[in-house]
Amino acid sequence: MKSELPIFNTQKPDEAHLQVWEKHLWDEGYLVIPNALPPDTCAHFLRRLESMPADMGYGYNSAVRLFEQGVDFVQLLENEPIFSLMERILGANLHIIALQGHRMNTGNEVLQWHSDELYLQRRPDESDDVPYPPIINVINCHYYLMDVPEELGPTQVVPGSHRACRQPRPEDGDPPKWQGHEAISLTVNAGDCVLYSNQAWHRGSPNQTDRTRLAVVPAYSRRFVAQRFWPFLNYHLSRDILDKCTPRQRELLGEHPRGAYG
Ligand SMILES: O=C(O)CCC(=O)C(=O)O
Repeated sequence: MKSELPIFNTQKPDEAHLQVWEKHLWDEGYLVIPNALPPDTCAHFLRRLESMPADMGYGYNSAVRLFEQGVDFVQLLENEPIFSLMERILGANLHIIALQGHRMNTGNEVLQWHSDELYLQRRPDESDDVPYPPIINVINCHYYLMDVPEELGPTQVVPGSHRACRQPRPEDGDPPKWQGHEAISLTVNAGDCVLYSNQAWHRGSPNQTDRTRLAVVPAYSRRFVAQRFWPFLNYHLSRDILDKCTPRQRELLGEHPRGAYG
């Protein structure tokens, strides 16, 4: 494992910021935190992603299990103010279910609108006017390593759709609307972090350039959500990696104290 160690933000956010961000996530299902990575740290991860092999055992657009590539990726998990916000919403015993590098170039974007998973399902015959609670069990955090203007295919979300509790359907339109709310493009600057509940309807929009949109994407979750370290079955997180981590980092990677289910 390489161990170039960049500087992270360690300053914990104040209560006033946490309240505003938490409310935005619960109400709208998404949030953008500007300048979440110091510029040198952003440049560090840009170099790291650019120098990774195209074939990492999964699709090119998702470089999976980045914690295997160096302790710098593990340390990113505790970067503030994102980490305090994740602990607040998902609980102190949160963990990550994935840590990917997104490499989105023309032809391999995730263009289809979707919720990643549904933890609460609306009955197929039930009206959308029946209110459902907002669901936040997993938060995808995209740390963008470059400016993402419209032509580079920003992440798009439909505000409020983390209450839909169903996948978008053709009759919702293209782009889909949820209860009158239109999809928005989250154009950002390098170092900004885009966060959304994985229930919210989202997609990556078309990359209209010859460049690749790069982001490091930890997905934090409540403890009860199963981790998804490809290829899932019999995946072994090596002791070499864990020995380089603090106890808190090991817990984020899944080394929890004993609990229900043994
Ligand atoms: O590329 C994006 O911004 C979204 C990616 C996505 O929807 C996914 O990985 O499920």
